[in-house]
Amino acid sequence: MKRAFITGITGQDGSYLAEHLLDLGYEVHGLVRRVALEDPERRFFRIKHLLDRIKLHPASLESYSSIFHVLTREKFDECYHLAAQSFVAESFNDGFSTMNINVNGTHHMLAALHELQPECKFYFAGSSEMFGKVRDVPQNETTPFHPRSPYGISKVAGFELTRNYREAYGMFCVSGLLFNHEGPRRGFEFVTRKISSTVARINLGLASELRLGNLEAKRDWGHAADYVRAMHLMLQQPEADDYVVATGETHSVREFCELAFAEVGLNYEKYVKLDEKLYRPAEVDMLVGDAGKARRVLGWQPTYSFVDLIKEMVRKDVEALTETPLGVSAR
Ligand code: NAP
Ligand code: F7E
Repeated sequence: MKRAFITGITGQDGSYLAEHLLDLGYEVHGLVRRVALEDPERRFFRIKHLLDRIKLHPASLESYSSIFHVLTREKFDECYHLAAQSFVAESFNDGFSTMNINVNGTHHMLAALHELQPECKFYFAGSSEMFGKVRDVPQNETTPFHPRSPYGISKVAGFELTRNYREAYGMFCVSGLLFNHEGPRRGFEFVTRKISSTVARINLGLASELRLGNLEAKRDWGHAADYVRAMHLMLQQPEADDYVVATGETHSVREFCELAFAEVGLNYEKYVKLDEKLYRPAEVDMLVGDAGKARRVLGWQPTYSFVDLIKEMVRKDVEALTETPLGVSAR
């Protein structure tokens, strides 16, 4: 039985990846912060249904010795390093802790694996935010990076660290250059979930408006359940390499709003209010990925369309508030 270690197992992707690997017959372990163990009801809400099938190890990404300690006790075949400060807007507020967690955390993981388990395959959660002010359309594995936030810069550094451990020590280290991926487990601060959850509240009369920043920003939005399959496939290849994972379609925040409100029969223009405070100091205006290499080499393709994604997110948020399937008595 293969053994996998997931950092960030309590996050959106970590929870879908843990499910996927369990389905494939893996023994799944996760790194969690010690504070999370003290408040499992709240901190483990995405993996509650998996808790009796996975093993959790308290450690801190900021502490090399805590990671070293876990890796001296358990041996793994694959390590998926997903833990990060992942909210771009927050990286403008506190760039220092974003850098510390995302860059040093990645370096600690790579250095400890190099020291203790150099045969363990390593996945780094790279991001389309690394392309930032895009130089090519669509973006692929050869597009130069031009990050536009401390978060994007931290991911470029993590990518370069990952590549350097591959080249310097011959370790099997790969980066996925994943474009935005969402779903009903997405954190509430990200725009898609902010929209779907507020649509559900407005639909039930629990809110009257949705305050947003830049409605014209365009993203290539896929579903997280599809994207974690690509992470696993990358570690099953004969050679370590980096891959773009994307749908190849781009849509604006405005379009997302329009479809999400329409899902409950409302016109977004009546509810969406622009709030200058939600604009970012530097924006990534447009992202669209070319996942041709992932399709060709990994045999990966997404199963969710943009519309399927929005429908699922809105439906789940409405159901969570009403416990009633959408269409029965949502309003
Ligand atoms: P997420 O939901 O925000 O999850 C982040 C995870 O990191 C959580 O499990 C969190 O633990 C953990 N974490 C944060 N700081 C930590 C620390 N100091 N020590 C230990 N754990 C810490 O993010 P996601 O959407 O699943 O994304 C997973 C990874 O993919 C991230 O690296 C993200 O940057 C990257 N990525 C995401 C996307 C996307 O569209 N979702 C696209 C490209 C790349 P707690 O639960 O304890 O906070
Ligand atoms: O913003 C605009 C905002 O925060 C998307 C992370 O998973 O994907 C994610 O980063 C767009 C931006 O995601 C609001 O300005 C407008 O243009 O949902 P987001 P993100 O910044 O694209 C990448 C690939 C990652 O790697 C990251 O970890 O939406 N926007 N109004 C807003 N965004 C938010 N959050 N809130 C608003 O009110």
